[in-house]
Parts: sequence; C-alpha cells; structure tokens
Amino acid sequence: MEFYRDYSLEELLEIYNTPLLELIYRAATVHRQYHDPAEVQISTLISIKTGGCPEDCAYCPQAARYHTAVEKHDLLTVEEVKEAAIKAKNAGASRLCMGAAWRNVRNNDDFDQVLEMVRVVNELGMEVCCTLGMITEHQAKRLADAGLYAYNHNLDTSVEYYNKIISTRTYDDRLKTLNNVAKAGVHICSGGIIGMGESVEDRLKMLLHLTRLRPHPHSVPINALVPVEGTPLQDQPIVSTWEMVRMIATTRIVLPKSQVRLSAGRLFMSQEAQALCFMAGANSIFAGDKLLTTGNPSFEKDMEMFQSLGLKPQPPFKHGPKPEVKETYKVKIQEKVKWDRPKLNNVNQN
Ligand code: SAM
Ligand code: DTB
Ligand code: SF4
Repeated sequence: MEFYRDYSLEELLEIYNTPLLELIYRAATVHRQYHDPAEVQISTLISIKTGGCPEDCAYCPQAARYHTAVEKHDLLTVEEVKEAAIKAKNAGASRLCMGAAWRNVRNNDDFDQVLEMVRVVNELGMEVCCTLGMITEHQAKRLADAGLYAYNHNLDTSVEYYNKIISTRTYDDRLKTLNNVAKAGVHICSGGIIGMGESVEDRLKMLLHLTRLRPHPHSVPINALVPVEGTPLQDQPIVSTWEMVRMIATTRIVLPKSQVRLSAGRLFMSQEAQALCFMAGANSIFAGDKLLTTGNPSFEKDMEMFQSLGLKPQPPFKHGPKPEVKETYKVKIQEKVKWDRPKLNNVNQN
C-alpha cells in the first residue's frame, strides 16, 4: 500500500463497512507491515490544571459551566509532576501526557512553570506530551526547546458536528494550532471521540482531515465518550465494541505508520474487547487508574492483560529521537496571543 494516499469519504466508508472479521484481518496486515504487533506504548495522563475551563465542549467534565463532580485544582508544582512521572515510569510508562483545562496558553508564569515540567520529565528519559489548548508558533517552539516530544490537540469529530459540540472555538483554530506544532518540529498527537451522537460519516470526515496532514499525526487517540453526569452528553449510550473496533481498524489502515491509541473508555471494555482492538491495529493505551478526571483500569489489571495477550510495553523514543533541551526555551518574546471567539449561538448552555 502506498503510504500517503488521498482518500475520499466513499473509500473510507467502504473500509469502515467491510465485514468485521475481514476488516480486522486487513488492519492487522497493515499493522504488521509497520509495527511490532507485540509492542504497545504505555502513556500516563496527568491533569496538571483541573476544571474551571471557559470552553463549552459538551463532552467535558472540566468545563466551568457544567455542574459536574470535578474539583477545580490550580496548576501543580514541578515537584508534584516529577513525582508522578517517576511513579508512571517505574510502572512501565514510556510517555507522560500533561493536560490542562485551558482554552489556550498565555505567556505568563504558569506557562513558564509548564516549561520546567517538560524539561524535568524529559530529563527522566520519558517522552513528554502536553495538551494545553491552542498555542502559537512561538509557544510551540519554547515547548520544543524545553524537550517536548509530542503535543495533543484533537480534532474530535467532523467540522459539521464540531459546531454542535463546541461553540466557543472554531475547527480552523484547531487546525492552526496543529500547524504551529508541526512548524516547531514537535510530533502531532491528534484524534477524536466517538459516541457523542455523531454519524459514521462524521467520524470518517475527521479521519479524512488527519490523513491530509503532512506528515501524518505521530499518534492518533481514539476515545470512546465517557459520559459524565452534569455534561450535556451525560445520557449518551456507551459505544459498542464493534464500533470501536471498526474505528480503530479504519484508522490503522489509512494512517499506517501512526501510533493508534485505544484511549478513553477502556473501563467499559472487557479485556477480550480490548484484545480485538489490539488485533485491529491499536498499539498504544493510556494507563494509570485515572485518565484526566475519570477512571481507567489499574496498572496491575493492564499488566495482567499484557501478560495474557503476550504484549510488551514499547520502549521510549522508538519512533523518534529524544528531544535535546535548549536553554532558549526561557526566552520570551512579546507577542499578542489572540484567539477569536466565534459568534455562534451558544449551543451547550444547560
Ligand atoms: N483543554 C485542552 C483541549 O481541549 O485541547 C486539553 C485537555 S482536553 C480534556 C483533551 C481531550 O480530552 C479532548 O480534546 C477530548 O478529545 C478528550 N476528552 C475530554 N472529555 C472526554 C470525555 N468525557 N470522554 C472522552 N474523551 C474526552
Ligand atoms: C485524549 O485524546 N484523551 C485523553 C488525552 N487525549 C488528553 C483525555 C481523555 C479524557 C477523558 C475524560 C476525563 O478523564 O476527564
Ligand atoms: Fe476545556 Fe479542553 Fe475540556 Fe474543552 S476539552 S472544556 S477546552 S478542558
């Protein structure tokens, strides 16, 4: 198979709707061409700033406007993050992903503190990923200089469905941030969520966007919605295993070199269901008993699963060198950070 290909929506639909066992077989074949099928990357999430977010993402328990059980927490200290990173590393994680409930990054003391966190975790020999909302090219460059390996910024769904889920920012600004990340030489981690009431076409339109990025995203998280009480999507039904397997297999086929991450939603899946996802080309998970604010299987349970399936954790920097820390990450420029607020009806007020 050619590596970069221009797919049409019809082609993606045809792949997605292939009889399931045939689809898994095709995806597994592609997977084996580019990856060691016994290796699964382990990434651990840490919420470095929790809750109180001004955005209205309908799925998110951290949006200030929804009444959820999430407790707000200011930015963690560098020491707290270092401690969590060491714990995750000792448990087998090769990557730490730090998430902040921000709309976008500001050039302030909090950002300077995040840069120190990146530096410290990089020095522990782990891949460092951040997900901080929208960032400028200069902010991406400083993160790169501090030793950032990847930046997570999800497209989440199709452009059309996005407007039903989020009204406080635009898809274009998401794409702009991805472009800023790429220009700084940081690996892109971008994927989406299924189970928000979107159609199969919406899911595949999101995938189409990802296949058109050059290079393809280094990693692609596929999240099943975790319906959280208090959010507008609290009553959405749990995504079925078959849908998750189809989405993962299609992603694997069209983004053959990317790490495909079986992300949120594993607490609702049996180990047998997860095994099907690995067979269909997933080769990464978030491990640790918490995602950002919701639950996840324990490390021990995941290690039991790895043992039963004969899987092993992927070592760090298998797909790219360890970023060198450059002291220039401390250099600030005067820039006006301005991300427009779209003038849409606020769809998610409840
Ligand atoms: N605030 C930043 C942003 O939105 O880019 C970073 C953190 S945000 C929580 C990261 C991603 O988590 C979202 O893009 C979404 O894909 C995922 N996410 C949030 N809540 C979720 C939920 N309830 N179920 C599944 N995925 C979720
Ligand atoms: C991603 O795609 N999924 C992760 C990570 N990137 C930041 C977040 C999942 C969050 C699930 C809901 C929660 O725990 O708050
Ligand atoms: Fe804020 Fe990110 Fe949650 Fe949206 S997904 S409400 S931007 S933390």
